[in-house]
Amino acid sequence: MEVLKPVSCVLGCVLALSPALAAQGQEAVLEDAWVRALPPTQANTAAYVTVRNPGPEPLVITGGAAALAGRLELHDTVEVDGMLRMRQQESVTVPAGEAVAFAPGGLHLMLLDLERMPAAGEVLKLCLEINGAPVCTEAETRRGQASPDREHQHHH
Ligand SMILES: [Cu+2]
Repeated sequence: MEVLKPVSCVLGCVLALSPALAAQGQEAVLEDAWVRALPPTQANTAAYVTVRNPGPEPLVITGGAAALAGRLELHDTVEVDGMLRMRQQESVTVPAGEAVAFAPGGLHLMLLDLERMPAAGEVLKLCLEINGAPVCTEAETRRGQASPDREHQHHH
Protein backbone atom coordinates (compact mmCIF):
# COMPACT_ATOMS: atom_id res chain seq x y z
CA MET A 1 0.00 0.00 0.00
CA GLU A 2 1.39 3.34 -0.97
CA VAL A 3 1.75 6.08 1.58
CA LEU A 4 -0.79 8.81 0.94
CA LYS A 5 0.65 11.84 -0.74
CA PRO A 6 0.53 15.10 1.16
CA VAL A 7 -2.41 17.33 0.29
CA SER A 8 -0.15 19.90 -1.33
CA CYS A 9 0.69 17.34 -4.00
CA VAL A 10 -2.87 16.50 -4.95
CA LEU A 11 -3.56 19.28 -7.44
CA GLY A 12 -0.14 19.09 -9.04
CA CYS A 13 -0.33 15.35 -9.33
CA VAL A 14 -3.76 15.47 -10.94
CA LEU A 15 -2.60 18.07 -13.46
CA ALA A 16 0.47 16.02 -14.27
CA LEU A 17 -1.66 12.97 -14.97
CA SER A 18 -4.47 14.70 -16.83
CA PRO A 19 -3.09 14.50 -20.38
CA ALA A 20 -3.06 10.72 -20.23
CA LEU A 21 -6.46 10.52 -18.58
CA ALA A 22 -8.23 13.26 -20.53
CA ALA A 23 -9.51 11.01 -23.26
CA GLN A 24 -9.85 7.91 -21.12
CA GLY A 25 -11.24 7.05 -17.74
CA GLN A 26 -11.58 10.47 -16.19
CA GLU A 27 -15.36 10.50 -16.32
CA ALA A 28 -15.64 7.52 -14.02
CA VAL A 29 -16.58 8.18 -10.40
CA LEU A 30 -15.89 5.45 -7.89
CA GLU A 31 -18.03 5.60 -4.75
CA ASP A 32 -18.47 3.65 -1.54
CA ALA A 33 -15.65 1.18 -2.13
CA TRP A 34 -15.14 -1.48 0.51
CA VAL A 35 -13.42 -4.81 0.95
CA ARG A 36 -14.95 -7.67 2.84
CA ALA A 37 -12.93 -8.89 5.82
CA LEU A 38 -12.87 -12.68 5.94
CA PRO A 39 -11.02 -15.01 8.31
CA PRO A 40 -7.22 -14.74 7.88
CA THR A 41 -7.07 -18.30 6.62
CA GLN A 42 -8.84 -17.25 3.40
CA ALA A 43 -6.66 -16.41 0.39
CA ASN A 44 -9.38 -14.55 -1.50
CA THR A 45 -12.04 -12.01 -0.74
CA ALA A 46 -14.37 -9.64 -2.56
CA ALA A 47 -14.50 -5.88 -2.94
CA TYR A 48 -17.46 -3.72 -3.79
CA VAL A 49 -17.82 -0.29 -5.34
CA THR A 50 -20.30 1.80 -7.27
CA VAL A 51 -19.03 3.08 -10.61
CA ARG A 52 -20.89 6.16 -11.82
CA ASN A 53 -20.63 7.45 -15.36
CA PRO A 54 -21.65 11.12 -15.62
CA GLY A 55 -20.16 11.38 -19.12
CA PRO A 56 -21.71 11.01 -22.58
CA GLU A 57 -19.81 7.84 -23.54
CA PRO A 58 -20.03 4.32 -22.15
CA LEU A 59 -17.34 3.26 -19.70
CA VAL A 60 -15.93 -0.23 -20.05
CA ILE A 61 -14.31 -1.81 -17.01
CA THR A 62 -11.88 -4.51 -18.04
CA GLY A 63 -10.07 -5.33 -14.81
CA GLY A 64 -8.16 -3.73 -12.01
CA ALA A 65 -5.80 -4.14 -9.12
CA ALA A 66 -5.93 -3.90 -5.36
CA ALA A 67 -3.33 -3.60 -2.64
CA LEU A 68 -2.41 -6.99 -1.14
CA ALA A 69 -4.13 -8.89 -3.97
CA GLY A 70 -2.09 -10.85 -6.51
CA ARG A 71 -4.82 -10.25 -9.04
CA LEU A 72 -8.32 -8.91 -9.41
CA GLU A 73 -11.15 -10.42 -11.43
CA LEU A 74 -14.57 -9.09 -12.33
CA HIS A 75 -17.21 -11.57 -11.19
CA ASP A 76 -20.94 -11.86 -11.39
CA THR A 77 -23.08 -14.12 -9.22
CA VAL A 78 -25.61 -16.32 -10.95
CA GLU A 79 -27.99 -18.91 -9.61
CA VAL A 80 -27.66 -22.32 -11.22
CA ASP A 81 -30.00 -25.08 -9.99
CA GLY A 82 -30.53 -23.22 -6.74
CA MET A 83 -26.82 -22.79 -6.15
CA LEU A 84 -25.07 -19.45 -6.30
CA ARG A 85 -22.06 -19.56 -8.55
CA MET A 86 -19.60 -16.93 -9.56
CA ARG A 87 -18.83 -16.30 -13.17
CA GLN A 88 -15.88 -14.28 -14.36
CA GLN A 89 -16.73 -11.34 -16.63
CA GLU A 90 -14.41 -10.14 -19.38
CA SER A 91 -15.74 -6.64 -18.95
CA VAL A 92 -18.52 -4.64 -17.36
CA THR A 93 -20.03 -1.66 -19.19
CA VAL A 94 -21.45 1.40 -17.44
CA PRO A 95 -23.78 3.15 -19.91
CA ALA A 96 -23.59 6.94 -20.29
CA GLY A 97 -25.31 8.72 -17.42
CA GLU A 98 -25.78 5.54 -15.41
CA ALA A 99 -24.11 3.70 -12.57
CA VAL A 100 -23.24 0.06 -11.93
CA ALA A 101 -23.02 -1.24 -8.39
CA PHE A 102 -20.67 -4.03 -7.46
CA ALA A 103 -22.51 -5.26 -4.38
CA PRO A 104 -22.93 -8.43 -2.31
CA GLY A 105 -24.95 -11.09 -4.12
CA GLY A 106 -24.24 -9.77 -7.61
CA LEU A 107 -21.36 -8.18 -9.45
CA HIS A 108 -18.23 -8.02 -7.34
CA LEU A 109 -14.49 -7.55 -7.61
CA MET A 110 -12.67 -10.72 -6.64
CA LEU A 111 -9.36 -10.16 -4.90
CA LEU A 112 -7.28 -13.29 -5.41
CA ASP A 113 -4.00 -14.55 -4.01
CA LEU A 114 -3.90 -12.12 -1.11
CA GLU A 115 -0.58 -11.61 0.62
CA ARG A 116 -2.68 -11.57 3.77
CA MET A 117 -6.27 -10.85 4.68
CA PRO A 118 -6.73 -7.13 5.44
CA ALA A 119 -8.01 -6.34 8.91
CA ALA A 120 -11.34 -4.63 9.50
CA GLY A 121 -10.78 -0.89 9.27
CA GLU A 122 -7.73 -1.18 7.03
CA VAL A 123 -7.89 1.03 3.93
CA LEU A 124 -6.63 -0.42 0.65
CA LYS A 125 -5.95 1.25 -2.64
CA LEU A 126 -8.27 -0.13 -5.29
CA CYS A 127 -7.98 0.63 -9.00
CA LEU A 128 -10.19 -0.29 -11.92
CA GLU A 129 -9.07 -0.31 -15.52
CA ILE A 130 -11.70 1.84 -17.23
CA ASN A 131 -11.53 2.61 -20.96
CA GLY A 132 -7.90 1.56 -20.80
CA ALA A 133 -6.79 3.80 -17.92
CA PRO A 134 -6.61 3.11 -14.21
CA VAL A 135 -9.11 4.91 -11.99
CA CYS A 136 -8.33 4.54 -8.30
CA THR A 137 -10.07 4.94 -5.00
CA GLU A 138 -9.61 3.83 -1.42
CA ALA A 139 -11.59 0.94 -0.03
CA GLU A 140 -12.18 0.39 3.65
CA THR A 141 -12.13 -3.17 4.91
CA ARG A 142 -15.33 -4.13 6.70
CA ARG A 143 -16.77 -7.23 8.18
CA GLY A 144 -19.66 -8.22 5.95
CA GLN A 145 -23.21 -7.99 7.13
CA ALA A 146 -24.90 -11.20 8.14
CA SER A 147 -26.35 -11.25 4.63
CA PRO A 148 -25.54 -14.15 2.31
CA ASP A 149 -21.85 -14.65 1.90
CA ARG A 150 -22.23 -17.84 -0.04
CA GLU A 151 -20.65 -16.38 -3.13
CA HIS A 152 -17.26 -16.94 -1.57
CA GLN A 153 -17.83 -20.48 -0.45
CA HIS A 154 -18.39 -21.63 -3.99
CA HIS A 155 -15.33 -20.03 -5.35
CA HIS A 156 -12.77 -22.16 -7.18
CU1 LIG B 1 -16.05 -13.90 -7.02
